[in-house]
Amino acid sequence: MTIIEASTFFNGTTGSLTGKEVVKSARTLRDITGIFEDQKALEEVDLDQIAYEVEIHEPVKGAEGGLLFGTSYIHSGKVGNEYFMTKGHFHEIRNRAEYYWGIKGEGLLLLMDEDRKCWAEKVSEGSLHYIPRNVAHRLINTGEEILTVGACWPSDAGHDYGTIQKEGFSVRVKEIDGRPVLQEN
Ligand code: PAN
Ligand code: ZN
Repeated sequence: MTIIEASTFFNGTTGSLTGKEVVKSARTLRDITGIFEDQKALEEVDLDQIAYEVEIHEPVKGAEGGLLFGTSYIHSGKVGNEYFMTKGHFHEIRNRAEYYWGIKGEGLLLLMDEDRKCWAEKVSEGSLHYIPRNVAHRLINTGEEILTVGACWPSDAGHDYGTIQKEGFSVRVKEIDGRPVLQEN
């Protein structure tokens, strides 16, 4: 019998994942132009800047019964008065839940059920968020530093981006008088 060295590392302070089976990706504003309301404001920003990055520890692919573990880094910025945010999605297998937790920065987790009822939770260092089954989720950086958020979800959940692309969330988060405000979409 042998003792095996850990092959993947999670830095609890920065959220950083390194080592074996870690997959990194990034989305620029150009990749997500459709999610912003103010299309005119998009002409005034650098579309090649990164809106958010994701690191995922992916020991399994799509298999039922597995788990995935990730860190998302949403950059700080706005398009018009709408904050940088993730695309947002339902899980393809709708009944798959997920945990999020705040690591660094300030933001909101926007949630929407299948009746399009929306609510939002404040995300900050140490906050824990249970995303129930059948609930779409999007992270929004309302602060001035990078919003870093951990996540753990079933490996077979999948991402349904199409529904949000077509119908959006029923609520938008905008900065009004220097503060985040929820507005009906
Ligand atoms: C997260 C998200 C991540 C990026 O890992 O995938 O924050 O957001 P979008 O996938 O909406 O672009 C998660 O919820 N996984 O299920
Ligand atoms: Zn998810």
